[in-house]
Amino acid sequence: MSTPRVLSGIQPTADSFHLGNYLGALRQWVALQDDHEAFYCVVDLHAITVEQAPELLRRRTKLATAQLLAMGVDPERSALFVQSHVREHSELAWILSCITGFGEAGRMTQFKDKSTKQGSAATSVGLFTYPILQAADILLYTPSPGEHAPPFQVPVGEDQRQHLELTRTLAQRFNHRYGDTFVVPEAYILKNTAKITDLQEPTAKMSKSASSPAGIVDVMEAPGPLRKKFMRAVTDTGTEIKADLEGKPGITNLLAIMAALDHSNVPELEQRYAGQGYGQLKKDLAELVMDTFTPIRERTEALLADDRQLEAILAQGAGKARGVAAQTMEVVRDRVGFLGRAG
Ligand code: AQP
Repeated sequence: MSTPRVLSGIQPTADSFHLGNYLGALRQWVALQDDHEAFYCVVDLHAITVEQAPELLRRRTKLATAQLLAMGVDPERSALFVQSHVREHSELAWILSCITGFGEAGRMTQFKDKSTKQGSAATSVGLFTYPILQAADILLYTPSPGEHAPPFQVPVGEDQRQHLELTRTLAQRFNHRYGDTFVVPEAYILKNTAKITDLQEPTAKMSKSASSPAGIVDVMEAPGPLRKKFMRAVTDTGTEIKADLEGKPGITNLLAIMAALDHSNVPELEQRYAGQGYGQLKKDLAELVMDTFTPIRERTEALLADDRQLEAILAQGAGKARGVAAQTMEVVRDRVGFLGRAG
């Protein structure tokens, strides 16, 4: 069996990734490079499903790339690229949209949440078909199907599980209708960090677009404000440091973050902090997050100073990705029945 493949993407929609992105997905991107053939993309086509100022989008696309490199994505081992640089993403998305039911797409909870928040006048058709483009992003990088096909994984947070299910359904439907074309991908979701929650609203997902600044911990955040956010994190009125999702969602979230960052586990932390107050846990956690993010922030700033290098890395990544995507599309076009182009 050949090397397993992995594919994932992230939107360049903010001036920084956040702790949820880092623990839910990006740390896994870095780890999986060791024993997977990896394709990682900055999904700018997804970003424009919500209005973006052009110059800001360009700047944030570079910033996203620099942060990924600073976290340890290695362009020599992984294809790191910008989604719009590989045109096949849009082409496959159209074909997959033609085998997706309208009602099926309408059941996506992320669309329902975002469109309710924005109102129907501000909601684009692109936001509705977002999960189909995501399916295309993934399936373009399918390994060759068949008995010896390697595993095909997608590291994401819990919020993406439903979209991944749709991708699996579309892969199976296409295979059934047109013949074996795609390996059906699997979600790679780490249970303990699948949903990092907002520091001010600890039952809600920490989110670029939904969290207030006080509830979101940015990778690019300066140490002072970062420390303050942890010290002001919402907890319950009790004193015991114990995980309890129902009764103590705030403390449970802080413990999950600490366990992930210091490679311990929650029972061990409960023991370590027995008899100590919430303040001590918050203080220690702020230090731990700063120790993790400060070098990433400094490396990001250094990488951003060299535009040419970033562009060269992205060109190399797009070249690698396009090689695989073009092959997949040749098969897909033929299976669907498009007439081949002469010459
Ligand atoms: N709070 C979270 N906990 C765990 N994982 C998370 N992810 C996002 N938030 C959390 C994972 O990060 C990856 C990249 O996300 P994205 O760029 O697609 O952004 P998103 O899911 O849209 O993240 P946000 O912050 O919630 O953005 P908005 O508000 O724009 O929707 C994904 O793998 C995601 O699961």
